[in-house]
Amino acid sequence: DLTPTPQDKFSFGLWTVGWEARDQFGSATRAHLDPVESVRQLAKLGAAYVTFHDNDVVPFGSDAATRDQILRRFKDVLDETGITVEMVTTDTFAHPIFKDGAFTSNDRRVRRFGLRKVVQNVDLAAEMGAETFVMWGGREGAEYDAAKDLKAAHDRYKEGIDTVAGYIKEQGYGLRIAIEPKPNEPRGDILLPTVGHALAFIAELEHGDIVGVNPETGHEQMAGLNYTSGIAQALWADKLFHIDLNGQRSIKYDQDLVFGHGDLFSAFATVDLVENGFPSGGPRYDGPRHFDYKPSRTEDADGVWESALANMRTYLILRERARAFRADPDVQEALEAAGVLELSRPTLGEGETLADLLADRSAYEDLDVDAVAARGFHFVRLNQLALEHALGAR
Ligand code: 3MF
Ligand code: MG
Ligand code: MG
Ligand code: MG
Repeated sequence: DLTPTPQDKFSFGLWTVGWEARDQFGSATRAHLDPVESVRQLAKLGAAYVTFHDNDVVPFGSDAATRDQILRRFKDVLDETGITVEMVTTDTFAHPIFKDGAFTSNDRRVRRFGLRKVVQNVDLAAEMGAETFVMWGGREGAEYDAAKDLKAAHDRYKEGIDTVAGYIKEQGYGLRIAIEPKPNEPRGDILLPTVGHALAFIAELEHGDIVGVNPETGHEQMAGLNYTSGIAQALWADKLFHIDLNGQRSIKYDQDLVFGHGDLFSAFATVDLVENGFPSGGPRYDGPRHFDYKPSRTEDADGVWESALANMRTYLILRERARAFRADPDVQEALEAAGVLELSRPTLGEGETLADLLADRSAYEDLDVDAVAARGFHFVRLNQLALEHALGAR
């Protein structure tokens, strides 16, 4: 069934449907959308959750009374619709004060202000019952190599994230931080540009146990990387805390297309991994299927909701196809022939030591390397089966 329901765990950022389509070269093409209205529409379409930046709901600089009033009205629509907030994130990029970053700005006053803004938002995230606190350091970076002491920048980034993570623990909040990598845009180069960079950074943190990643499809693809591989490594490291699904057509600006409207076959692989896990089992992603897309600038108000629904329908179609792929006996046989299942077998035998391997002449001296090298893996056949399932041709 291709009708989304809350059991499907679909989630949308309020900044996605709420994008007024202002870009580098042109003004807004759509009117402001009240977040309360967005929640109602998303509930009607079958989403389960919404997510937001502090300033998607409460305008930057609002006084305490205004903030309270806006949040009360927002909580009312959550109660009314049954939509819940699974993730909250902080806008540390829009205001000019953040033009050189927040946690890594060269200006210490900005860093202190940024930390205060984030910590206030951690309180809001906890109050909203969110599980994940995303941190996309969109302005943490530079255009010029001489502009940033990169050793100090990583020190300050670590200081900032450890301070926030320490606060979360101290307050006993049930929140985990998810760092969102992106290679560039709006900065020429952004710190923690890919999933791999972020994982290496997290390993250096003091409170890294509650810090993971929020990989976005398009962000990895902007760097020419394979999104599914990125989330796979994050899963393997038990660090896939959240995902941002969308579409991107090769290495260019961040397109934020509807999920599947970029590299569709890669989207199939993503859904296959998320829904079916690794062929050998192991860690699974069980969190929200969160879309971080933008309704194209050419869309009117109706087009916003058509595009929101398109994300969910595409996901559900691919889910169906991916299930059929795994259930197909021909696929199981092709996986076998390709050695995919053989890879789960440890290279050393049970109890076997390196010394045993070194003494095993059949592994080396007597191995018929030409015969072993002659093996065909039939990956193409396997891939064709995947493609035929993705297209619904089997
Ligand atoms: C930018 C993004 C961000 C992040 C958000 C945190 C504005 O390319 O992807 O969206 O997703 O800040 O979730
Ligand atoms: Mg993006
Ligand atoms: Mg984005
Ligand atoms: Mg994102």
